[in-house]
Parts: sequence; structure tokens; C-alpha cells
Amino acid sequence: MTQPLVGIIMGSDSDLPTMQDAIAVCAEFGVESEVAILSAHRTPERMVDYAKVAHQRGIKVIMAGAVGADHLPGLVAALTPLPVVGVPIPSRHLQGLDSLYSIVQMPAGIPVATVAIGNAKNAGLLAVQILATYQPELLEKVQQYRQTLAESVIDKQAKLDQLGYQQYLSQLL
Ligand code: RP5
Repeated sequence: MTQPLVGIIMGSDSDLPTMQDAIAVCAEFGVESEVAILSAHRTPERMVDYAKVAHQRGIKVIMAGAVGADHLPGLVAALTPLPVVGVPIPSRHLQGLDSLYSIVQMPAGIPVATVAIGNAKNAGLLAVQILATYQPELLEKVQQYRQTLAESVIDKQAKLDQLGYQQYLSQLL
């Protein structure tokens, strides 16, 4: 196993069902990642220890998922010079709006690049793209990925033209 370049952290194991999409993206692009459960409110010292030295261990970008008023992404961003991507985890009572506001509304000076509620996949892709800025092979993979996205839309159009919308819809359901 090589040195992980991406740190994927979350407040609890209950965030893992959402954050697994970020882990999967890293694996898909062949980017080594490490996964840690670090709670800003239950294990604040562990969070501080992790964030302060992550860059010295070779981590290049951190993804942090949290629910509600848990300020894990913002606090970690305050403790590290690395880019931090925040993932607002869907919450039971406020459907993740609380998580979104708590992560995205960082005051000036300490940014957290925040993705959509529950969209750990985009967090993973953003982390990969950050690494791709200095890794030409990874940049190539990102471009190939974009190409497959574009082709999937073109394939859908061709199928829609062939089937008509009613038959197309019946196959979707
Ligand atoms: C936060 O508390 C985490 O982000 C987690 O989503 C939330 C609730 O944790 P559990 O009660 O599910 O362990 O730290």
C-alpha cells in the first residue's frame, strides 16, 4: 500500500453510507485514500491531532462529511493548510439543510469547498481533480471519465429517438 493522498473523514459511522461514494471514486481513479471517523464534538482532540499533521504525512486533500451543527469540515479546515471538501450529510429532521448551511457558510479566510447535500461522489471527483493538477496520468483519467459521461447522454438520445418517449419511459420504470 502506498502513501494515501486523500483523507476521507466523517463524524460517525452513520455517515459512512453517504461517504462511501467518495471512497469508491478514489478507488475507481486509483487514488490511495485513508478513511477515519473523527468527531468534532465527541473526539475533538483526535480531530485536532489528525488535522494538524495530515499535510506532513503526505495527504494532499481532505474530504469531511458531517451532519447538522457538527463543524468537522470547518474546524479541520482551520487546522490544516490543505484544501478541504465538505460533504453535507442528509439529516433526519432538516433533510441536510442544517448540514449544508453549517458547512458552506464559512466566514472569509478559511474556505471549505462544499458539495451538494449527500453528494460525496462529487467530493471524490473534486479531490481527484485537485490531485490531477500535478499528475498528468490522473488528468488523462479525468478527461476519459468526462468523455464517458458525454457518451452516455448521446446514447440516451439515440435510444429516445429509436423508441419514442413512451416506450423509453416504460423501460425506465
Ligand atoms: C456527527 O454526529 C456525525 O456527522 C454524525 O452524522 C452525527 C450523528 O452521529 P451518530 O449519533 O449517528 O453516531 O458527529
